[in-house]
Amino acid sequence: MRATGKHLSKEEHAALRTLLLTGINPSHAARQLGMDPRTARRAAKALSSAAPAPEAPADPVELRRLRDRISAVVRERDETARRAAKAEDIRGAVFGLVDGPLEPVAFPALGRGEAKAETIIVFLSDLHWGERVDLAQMDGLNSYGLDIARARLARCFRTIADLSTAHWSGPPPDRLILILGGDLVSGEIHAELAKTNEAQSIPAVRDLVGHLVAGINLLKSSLACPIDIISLAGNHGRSTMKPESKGSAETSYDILASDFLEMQFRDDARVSFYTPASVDALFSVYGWRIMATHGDRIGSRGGAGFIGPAATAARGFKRIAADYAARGILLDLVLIGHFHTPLQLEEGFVNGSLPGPTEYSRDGRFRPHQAQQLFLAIHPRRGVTQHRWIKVGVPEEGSLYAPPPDDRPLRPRFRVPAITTRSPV
Ligand SMILES: [Mn+2]
Repeated sequence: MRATGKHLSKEEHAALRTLLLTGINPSHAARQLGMDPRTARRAAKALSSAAPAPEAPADPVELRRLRDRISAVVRERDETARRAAKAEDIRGAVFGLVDGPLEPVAFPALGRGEAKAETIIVFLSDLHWGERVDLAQMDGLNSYGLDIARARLARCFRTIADLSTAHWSGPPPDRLILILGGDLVSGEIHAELAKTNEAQSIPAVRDLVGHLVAGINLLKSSLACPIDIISLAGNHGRSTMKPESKGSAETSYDILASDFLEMQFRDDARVSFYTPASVDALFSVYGWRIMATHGDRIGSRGGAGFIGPAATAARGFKRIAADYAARGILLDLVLIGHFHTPLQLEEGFVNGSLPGPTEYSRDGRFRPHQAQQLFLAIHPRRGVTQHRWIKVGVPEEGSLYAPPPDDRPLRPRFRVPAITTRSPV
């Protein structure tokens, strides 16, 4: 034990320091060196509060390794965040579930521009006046004869008047164009028709004209606008044995009917007639170029296959468009009848008929369509804004016109489970 009260020598100091740096308890260190434990504790305190010894310069290889490790971790974190966001997007898209309530959308009111008057076009065709269709031979589906034809035509004109007034909104119609689209009479073009028709062509024309006059007078009294009548020749109205290309309009009972009508309205400034010598009528409504023709001369016939008349009509429309394009006329709308099948295709419309399904259409297994006629509204800027099929039959004329019973059972052969995101109530 060294004497107390004496300062430590340089060597003693170094020994104490070395010992303390090994981490030994200061009291033990003091005992080993035989000095005052307070001195050792003081020295230990001074050592621990002293600034740490400067570190050795970092190893650049180790540094590189650590930096790489950090960037890998950051990359992994970013990728995880991206995947979480993507999962949220998919969930949002699939279920339409997004956090928070949906933003309500308000549609702005339409600008109050100046309302424009429109023109009505009625395509009245394939009336087959005088043809007879037997209810029993048609399995109760449909029937036709002069009385039914008269009643259906009356319903047709009443509906045109209704659609142009009571069911019309905006300014009253500018003009009504009534297209008499051919096949107004059944005709004797086949031996079968000649044998079964209720009326021959000439009495049929006479009877029909009386009813058309009544119809036009009804339109005149309901509407204030001018009425234009365009007449076309169909294949059933021909007075020649076979269809002829030359003089097809002037030899047609369809045109004869419209000539009678024209005589009737000769002194009426509100009703005007346009009867082309051609089988086509080309006219303009607000600059829209419209072509109407009966439909038997469209460069496409038969060969409908399982698609039915739609394929034949579509082919015919393309041929008509190409024909007129070659003449420098780009058509906006084509209207035809003839197929007794209400259709809307790219280029225009195919009209229905007044008789509805017949023994002939049944034999061809053409899909039965209700007797109907085409009503269109043309807007100066929008073109066709309304197309309506005026259905003119009633249940007494055949089961085709009866509504389906509302308790008709729906029994699918195979039940397919419904897919729903909600649990059944
Ligand atoms: Mn026809």
